[in-house]
Amino acid sequence: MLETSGSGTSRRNFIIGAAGIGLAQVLGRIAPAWAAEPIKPDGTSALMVVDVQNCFLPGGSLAVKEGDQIIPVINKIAQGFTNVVLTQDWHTPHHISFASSHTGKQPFETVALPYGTQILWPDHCVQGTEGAALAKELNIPKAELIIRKGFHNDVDSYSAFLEADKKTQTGLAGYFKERGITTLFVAGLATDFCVAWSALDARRAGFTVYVVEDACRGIDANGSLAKAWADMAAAGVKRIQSTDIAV
Ligand code: VGL
Ligand code: ZN
Repeated sequence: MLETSGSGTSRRNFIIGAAGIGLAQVLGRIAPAWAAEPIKPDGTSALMVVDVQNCFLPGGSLAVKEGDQIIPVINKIAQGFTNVVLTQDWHTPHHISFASSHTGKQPFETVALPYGTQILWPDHCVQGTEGAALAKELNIPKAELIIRKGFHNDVDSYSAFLEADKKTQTGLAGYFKERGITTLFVAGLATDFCVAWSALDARRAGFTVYVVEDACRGIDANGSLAKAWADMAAAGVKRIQSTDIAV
């Protein structure tokens, strides 16, 4: 009698357990979109909007294909954040990263510099010019900081944290840390240069990092876009879409 009762209980538990697994599998298979929790940024999170400047938009001197298409996406997700920081590529008129500063060199060729191989670019984002201005469609009045980079004539800086010499800090990691910000969401231009380098340095500085793929566009010079995503994945950067963020 006791034995029968015992096996009855086990049997019931087994049936309930099996039903639970079945439900989870069905949910996972037919409804992954609504089953996934949206990510809700809080006071310890910041959105970094990287280099959404006229030179990088269609018609600009270093235009990123479809670069303008990210602006409404960025304006929308910015509403879900209390902290937003913008970056601006901000070069001297004869910056070392410009092909025009090297006799006989063309844009997208490379040159060996003391800090390593530098890709040479068309002149872009010269301090104080219209090309260096933030896109006028960008509408984030609450942005609390604009950090400029690449203003040392002889050192480039794709990263918003660390210049290409890998020694000179911009101060941005300290800013976030002093403000108690531990999680960064990165959007902007270009995915494979300033976005990726900033995301990788943010990981090295100890931040949790999300890159919002549809809020970025890439240059993709010689496979640089696929390499950037592989490097970011290896560094633990999380790749998400704007719809994953609760607004
Ligand atoms: C960038 C190339 C040169 C960027 C800046 O914002 O990704 N790319 N300067
Ligand atoms: Zn630049």
